[in-house]
Amino acid sequence: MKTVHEYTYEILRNNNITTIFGNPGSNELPFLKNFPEDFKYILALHEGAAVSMADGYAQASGQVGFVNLHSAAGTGNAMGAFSNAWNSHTPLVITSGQQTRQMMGVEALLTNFDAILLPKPLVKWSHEPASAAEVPHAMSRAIALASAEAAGPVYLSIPYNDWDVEVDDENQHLLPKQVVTAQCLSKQALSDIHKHIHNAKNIAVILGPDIDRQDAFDEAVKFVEKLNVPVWGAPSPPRCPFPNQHANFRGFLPASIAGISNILTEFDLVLVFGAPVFRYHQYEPGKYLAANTKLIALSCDIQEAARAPMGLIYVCDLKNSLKRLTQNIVAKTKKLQPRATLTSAPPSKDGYIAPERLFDLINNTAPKNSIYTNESTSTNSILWERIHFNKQGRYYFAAAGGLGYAMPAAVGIQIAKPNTQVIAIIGDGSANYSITALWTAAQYKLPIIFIILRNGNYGALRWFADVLDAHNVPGLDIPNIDFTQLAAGYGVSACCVNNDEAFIQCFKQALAAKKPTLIEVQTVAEIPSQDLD
Ligand code: TZD
Repeated sequence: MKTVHEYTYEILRNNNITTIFGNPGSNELPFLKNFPEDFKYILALHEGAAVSMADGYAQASGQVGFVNLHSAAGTGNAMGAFSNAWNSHTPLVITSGQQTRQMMGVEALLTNFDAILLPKPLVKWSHEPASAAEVPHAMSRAIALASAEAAGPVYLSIPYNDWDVEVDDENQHLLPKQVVTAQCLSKQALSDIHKHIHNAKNIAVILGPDIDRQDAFDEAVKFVEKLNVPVWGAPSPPRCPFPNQHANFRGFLPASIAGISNILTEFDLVLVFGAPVFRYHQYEPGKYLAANTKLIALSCDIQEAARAPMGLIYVCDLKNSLKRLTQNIVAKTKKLQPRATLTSAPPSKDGYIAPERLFDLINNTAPKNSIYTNESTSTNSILWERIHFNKQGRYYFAAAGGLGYAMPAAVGIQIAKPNTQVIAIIGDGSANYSITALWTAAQYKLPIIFIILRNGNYGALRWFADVLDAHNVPGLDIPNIDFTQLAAGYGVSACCVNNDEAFIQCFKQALAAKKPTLIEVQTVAEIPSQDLD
């Protein structure tokens, strides 16, 4: 008979899960003992970082991410990162070690009291097996639930005395077990959507992050090019669903009710693919849509579909559906209005590099296939204008706006994509939430380039204070943080730059390095135009 420990690792292996992100405590040691040689353990120094690393890894690899946290305290530390994974539909199995069953009743130290409640409502399923015999089944169930559409995080609390228990041989059935979820549009649904497209005079397409996550980026391009209509990204994008320099691309919708309906008012049909309808943020009341506008959406998520305030919404796979939809459409527009051309930002002067200039320099110097994580909140719209994303899987941002994502996510992404340059663009405020990711990057020799925009304040919140008419707010300045010294402390090479030449030199060195580099860039606060967290 095999033990729970043996079955669990076999189940993980059979599901292509051989990388474990975590931060251990005593409850977790019995799970980690005799760690199999074909598995990799990635140590994060904080649990929020561990979950964000697994999140980045899962998103970039398309595999389920696996995390092991320490009981209640570790889970609590990670909750901010759960919110991002929940919103980005990232398939994660998050486990935590529970006290031994013999002492849970007396709530011995490190008992995760009411463990199932703790991560709710930010997981699809939360469970503590009723006995050791149930653990392999619960693990298999967790993997299936995390990866089923709409994908998302699940949570398992496992008492530490379960691992050595021998269990029924019938668990063998769990090893080859697979759950396949396929949600195809029916022929009827396809023909209905085609009729709407055929009858519409003026169509807008809105694309969301699930296009990129479900690998439907190329299908979206083909659909838009064949129909030849303008396309926007859905508000507050955590991924890039369409080439942002494409002639049909019109930028991202603002995250307000009135802001969106003002833009869409001229269209009689709005087609939304792979986005909630819509993820609003700042309150600017108005009509959700003009009276003559019809909205049709394809979503992977019944929850998103159900809570949308309007629309004819189909819950289905995006790649397959877009491919089939593209077959029977013809161009709606002969010629679209050309996009305004963007001029290069002027060279830096006066001892700082403006974000516009910095992003031009990055875009001109970095390899074209670089993958970016972004957590420089006030400069989002400038970044979208100036850094080019042409292919699937090139851009990641915290989907719930929970800071502390982009540095550790870069670690997970670089592990998933060892041959592609990962560049993390981080604000000097955001950098503090998961700064420990630097240590993991250094220890595992991951050649990530962390670019810190040092503007000395929480720029995005200054903008939001104006939006909310909230004056004289304290706590928005963050002077005197030296990131080069923090980086040195975590074993990462660093430089501080305040002009173009110094940046380019340091950036080129970093691109050639086989280990991480942090570049602290002296910059200035920007007034963002839209779309913040
Ligand atoms: N805490 C967490 C976990 N997530 C958040 N989103 C915030 C606080 C609030 N917050 C924002 O939404 S943006 C921001 C904060 C503190 C400022 C980030 O400052 P930064 O970037 O220096 O990283 P900018 O470009 O100066 O805004």
